[in-house]
Amino acid sequence: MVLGKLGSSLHKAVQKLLRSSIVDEKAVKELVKDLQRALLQADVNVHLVMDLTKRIESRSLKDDIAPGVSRREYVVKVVYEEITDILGQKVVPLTLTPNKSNIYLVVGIQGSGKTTNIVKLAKLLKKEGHSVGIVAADTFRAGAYDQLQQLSERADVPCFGDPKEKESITIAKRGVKHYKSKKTEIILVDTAGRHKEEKGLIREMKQIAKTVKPDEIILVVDGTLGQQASTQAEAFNAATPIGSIIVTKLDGSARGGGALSAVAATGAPIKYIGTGEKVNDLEKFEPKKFVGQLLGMADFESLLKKVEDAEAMPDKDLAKALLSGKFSLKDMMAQMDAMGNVGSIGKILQMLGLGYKVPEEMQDVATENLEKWKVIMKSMTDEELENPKLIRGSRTQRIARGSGTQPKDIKELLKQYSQSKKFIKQIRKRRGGLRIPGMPGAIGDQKLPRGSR
Ligand SMILES: Nc1nc2c(ncn2[C@@H]2O[C@H](COP(=O)(O)OP(=O)(O)OP(=O)(O)O)[C@@H](O)[C@H]2O)c(=O)[nH]1
Ligand SMILES: [Mg+2]
Repeated sequence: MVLGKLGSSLHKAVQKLLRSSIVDEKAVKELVKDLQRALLQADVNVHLVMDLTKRIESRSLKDDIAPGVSRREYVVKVVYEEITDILGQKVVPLTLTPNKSNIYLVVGIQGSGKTTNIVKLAKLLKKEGHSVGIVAADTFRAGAYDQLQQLSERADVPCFGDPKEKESITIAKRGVKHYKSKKTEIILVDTAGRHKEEKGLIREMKQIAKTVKPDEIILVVDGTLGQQASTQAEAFNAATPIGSIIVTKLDGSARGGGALSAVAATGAPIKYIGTGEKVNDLEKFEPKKFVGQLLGMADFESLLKKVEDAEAMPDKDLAKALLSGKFSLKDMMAQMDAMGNVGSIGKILQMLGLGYKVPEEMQDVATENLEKWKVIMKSMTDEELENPKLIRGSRTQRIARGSGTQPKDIKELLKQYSQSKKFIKQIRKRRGGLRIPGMPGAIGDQKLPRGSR
């Protein structure tokens, strides 16, 4: 499991919060302490941890939470967002220009995982449908050529090399020429990691780069270095713009979290992560997905979606009105407008996490008639919209004339309205009141009994 230890301690911290009966300042502080412990153990930089947890604490305790979302759920989302943030929000793809040979020079300190991960990357890109070739330009380490040859064979990717050639620059040049003549889309050049420190390696990298003229330099960094990994990323980035970073050995490394966050903090784009020794153990690095998996909650996606949907709801006041039982035609119209869609009531209730399904017939009728109803409602007075009971006899006639419809259309609209209202009432009754944070008379989230969510 990638970052298994960090994942399990983060998971535990979040579960503890989700299980606690009250989500108050004390519970949030405890969560923050657990998170700090977990992140520091994974070698995440202490300043980064302190900033991160300060933000989590202050955001978690902020009052204004979208209706229908519990503070518990909101806090989990904050934790997720903030951790994602320190790993870099964006997914940056490999620079790849179509209809030409793209040359990637792969560099990194001795033993960082260049050779293994080049083969993994080649396999991944081949799977994506590209033609790929590898150049074995490590003429330094005995056995380097054989290692790459064997690995490529297993992965079924071509490898260009010449064990008799002692000059890495010559090999690199010949290899690139070879693949260019075959119009190979992606050329990955493996280099020697003969240096244990950055300076010498950077000098050499610049030399090879001058001849090979890569489209992108890929730096391979050993994830077991923890936060020290950023020193390399910084040094390389300062010397030449690094197009991609692969952080390797994140499987089983206790310090991987530190490596990822520290490298991300330098602004260098982590595009792939190495997650094992086998040829399939390379993943595209997608911070959001990664943190989701790290937090390891089965229903995490749905929780996030719920909070995000509720936050995206255009009209919180409307939701409150709806839940408070005050639901006029005006509210219904505003809601239809806001959602631009129907079964808007169903959608709102879903967003509020009430989990009730609006009967299908009700939705169908609403969908079919939405536009017509909007026109009808425009012919109503404010008074009628607030109090639809007034609409009878001559008022019905007047509204029908004004909107170019039939009295039966108005009756249908009123029927839909009263059904919606009844439906909301039923739900309110069944739930024994609805929870709207910050609303007088509502059951506050903080006092919810255990297991009631
Ligand atoms: N567990 C684990 N091991 C890895 C990973 N990536 C590489 N390794 C191992 O790390 C060791 C070094 O990998 P190489 O690919 O040879 O590293 P290199 O950077 O090419 O090494 P030099 O060419 O000597 O500089 C090998 O034993 C690999 O199997 C990874 O993601 N996880
Ligand atoms: Mg190597």
